[in-house]
Amino acid sequence: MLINRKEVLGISLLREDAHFIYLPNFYVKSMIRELDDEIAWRQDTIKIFGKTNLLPRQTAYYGDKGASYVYSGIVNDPQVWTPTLSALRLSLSDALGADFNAVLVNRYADGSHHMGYHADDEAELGLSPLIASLSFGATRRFLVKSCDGRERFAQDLEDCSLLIMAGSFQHHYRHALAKTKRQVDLRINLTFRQVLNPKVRKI
Ligand SMILES: O=C(O)CCC(=O)C(=O)O
Ligand SMILES: [Mn+2]
Repeated sequence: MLINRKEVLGISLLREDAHFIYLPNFYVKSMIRELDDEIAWRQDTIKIFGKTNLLPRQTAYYGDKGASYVYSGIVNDPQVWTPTLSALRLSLSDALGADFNAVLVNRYADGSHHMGYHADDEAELGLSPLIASLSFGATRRFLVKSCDGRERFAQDLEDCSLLIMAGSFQHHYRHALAKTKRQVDLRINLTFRQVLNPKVRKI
């Protein structure tokens, strides 16, 4: 649909079977307005050392029925795909030849909103998850460090870009979305995932 197939640049492969591939200008048109209007945002709280804090960003989780996903103790039961999310999923599956049954969406309103170091290594995603991370809006800095502490690098994620993390990347590296003191506009990031063994969770 909106994919710019000519612009396949900036491919980087890390260690054997740990893939980090950055594709700028992957989409021809920013979908930030449509996404911001359609998505039902929420701001979760997390408990750190007994203290309850607001998560420093807003989130939402959409997916097929039963594709529930738990991270940082937060249970994400999927909402029904919106028209824009469905269209993005379809075009990504078509371009990458892979299926995605869920998407975690993050909304960074300003430079104070961020995400700490983590790996997307939850059991529900299987051993070698393919994560397709689409960014719309302000450019923000994505930080990567290897678990053994030997490698560190950063990649600016621009409007309309796609970042693919695949193979053993989540085993060897952790990633974060840095805070910034610069004045930055809204950014929306979508990480498309394939949740294995979808189950309807009993409440
Ligand atoms: O906003 C980003 O680019 C990072 C998102 C991310 O790492 C996640 O949703 O797990
Ligand atoms: Mn992540």
